Amino acid sequence: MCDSCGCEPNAPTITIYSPGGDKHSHIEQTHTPKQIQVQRDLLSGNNSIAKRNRAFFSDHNIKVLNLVSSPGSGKTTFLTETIKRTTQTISVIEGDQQTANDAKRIKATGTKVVQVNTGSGCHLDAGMIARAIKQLQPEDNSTCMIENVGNLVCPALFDLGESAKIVIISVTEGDDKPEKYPAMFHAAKICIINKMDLLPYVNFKLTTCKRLARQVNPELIFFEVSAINGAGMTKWIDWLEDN
Ligand SMILES: Nc1nc2c(ncn2[C@@H]2O[C@H](COP(=O)(O)OP(=O)(O)OP(=O)(O)O)[C@@H](O)[C@H]2O)c(=O)[nH]1
Ligand SMILES: [Mg+2]
Repeated sequence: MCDSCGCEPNAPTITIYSPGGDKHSHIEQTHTPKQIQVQRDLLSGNNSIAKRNRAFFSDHNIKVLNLVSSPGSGKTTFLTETIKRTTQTISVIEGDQQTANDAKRIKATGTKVVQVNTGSGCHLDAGMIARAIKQLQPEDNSTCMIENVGNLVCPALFDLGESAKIVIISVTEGDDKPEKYPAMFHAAKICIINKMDLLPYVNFKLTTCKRLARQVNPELIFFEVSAINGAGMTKWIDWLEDN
């Protein structure tokens, strides 16, 4: 995925295991590890547009929250339930590779929405947001929610000019995700643990998930919710309206 979009900005470590020595030896004992470091800085262009986006949002007093998660963790459901419960004026930028399915779900709530389709791209970038904002025209003193492409890796790396990233993890994904995908949990200010209604049926320990997430980001603020049955949503809405 990242090979095609080129979104790995830091120094990926590629370990090549090449067979060597006695060809009759067991292959795992004869591998020679080599490490190749590749340095890239593909983010400087993105960051300068993100800076302009942030200045625009600040000038118009628009709070911008960037929802990031794996596919299917419940971003759109969480958004529609948030929109139904809050008194804030909300507008939405939807990001997906294909379809306007999520934009239609947001539109059904009566909320202003723009869909961005990234094609083969696995994340939104600051330029996409700048163009989407021109169409969306969010009101001054409002909140704009961005639903990023479902992907727990690349969206962590791209500053969109947002006020904060919100990572959503659902209990069906496994409690080790903060350890396996630390960049996302490091970049986020808020962590929503969703699908709490399914907790009794899955092998997911809340304490483990939170401990691993706090190891990469001690400041992370958690909300445990079920976007489907509304449990925990009041606490989240209180935070949204107070911050
Ligand atoms: N049981 C349960 N199901 C949920 C909850 N939240 C979302 N779902 C279901 O999970 C599935 C995916 O939800 P979406 O809101 O489409 O997830 P998403 O993160 O927006 O998905 P993508 O945009 O494709 O990445 C749907 O079938 C939802 O009904 C929840 O709190 N509990
Ligand atoms: Mg969605």
